Amino acid sequence: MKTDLLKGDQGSLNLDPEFCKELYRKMRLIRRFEERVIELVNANDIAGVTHEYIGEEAIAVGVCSMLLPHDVITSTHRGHGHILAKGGDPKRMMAELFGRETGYNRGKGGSMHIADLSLGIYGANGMVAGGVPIAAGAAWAARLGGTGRVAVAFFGDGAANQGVLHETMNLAGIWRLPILFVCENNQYAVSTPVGYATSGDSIASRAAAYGFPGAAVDGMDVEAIMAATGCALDRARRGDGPSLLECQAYRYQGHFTAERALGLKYRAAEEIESWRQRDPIVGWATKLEERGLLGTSERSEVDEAVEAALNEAVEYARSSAFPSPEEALDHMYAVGYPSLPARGFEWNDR
Ligand SMILES: Cc1ncc(C[n+]2csc(CCOP(=O)(O)OP(=O)(O)O)c2C)c(N)n1
Ligand SMILES: [Mg+2]
Repeated sequence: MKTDLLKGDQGSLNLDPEFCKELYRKMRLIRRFEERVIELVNANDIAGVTHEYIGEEAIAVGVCSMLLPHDVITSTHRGHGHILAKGGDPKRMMAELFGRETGYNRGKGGSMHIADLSLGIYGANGMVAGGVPIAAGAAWAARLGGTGRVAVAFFGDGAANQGVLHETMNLAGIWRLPILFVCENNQYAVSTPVGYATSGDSIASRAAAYGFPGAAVDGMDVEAIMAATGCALDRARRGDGPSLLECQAYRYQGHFTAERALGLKYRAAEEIESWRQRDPIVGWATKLEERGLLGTSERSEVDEAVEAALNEAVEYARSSAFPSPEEALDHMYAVGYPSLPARGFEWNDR
């Protein structure tokens, strides 16, 4: 299997100023959304903990910028970035984190269950690698229905060692599903370094075993991610089947919001600093300015608009009601789908 199949041509990316501005806005929105969430968790406005995506923004935005609105993604426990990148509403997300009835799950699901089927977001997922087979199901449905849709499964380096990922890659390979597996290798699964837990040369090289191309790409470089994603999506839409993209990146914060309080010491300060020097947003914004694609005053306008949108989201969440206790058990189970087909039941009856 040739490994350069996903290299892509960055020169052929459509980087017009409006498009670049929108991508910058999305990356900035994710960064600031997560920073606000940390403040709100620490202030006990948001109960529990969340897993922040700070440092990995280029992956969600780079991949989702190449998708069409009807394409599908599945996300992870670290899902806010994917959801915002695919067009999720920050107000409904924030309301969900606040546990309010205006949230995506009426305030009963929280960070790890946010979904918006109308936007092709088939859910964040609290189970490591849990979203991957769901994406394969969507890809299979797309293929059977001839819809031309493509599915993307985001997952982490820890998830790369889960059995279900390998079962799904095998099926996707034999059925030539229109799916892109995106591994967000942020170097750690909680506190376990990727090298300690992962056998073989690289995660990307595992694709070869399943008969489709895999490539590693700089996960701090949004344009490299877009170029590689473009190749993978072309393959999928042509009917050539799956691809695996390993995006090498870093999370700047702890595994979850409470980590700082636990005082875990599994990363050296120098390591964190060296990745901070390659900040995906700052680095790209500087490049855009040099190329005359996004000036400093325009950038400030975008930053201000992002702050205004987030203030609005927090205000919306705060002023929304909690779900009523009488409805605590509503919407917990799907209705109308018997757990086992009853005698004489026809699936067509639905
Ligand atoms: C099946 C399963 N096993 C264990 C966990 C506990 N857990 C939550 S996140 C996580 C680490 C995941 O690491 P990775 O896939 O690299 O994602 P990252 O947190 O780095 O984004 C673990 C072990 C879980 N949620 N689900
Ligand atoms: Mg990880």
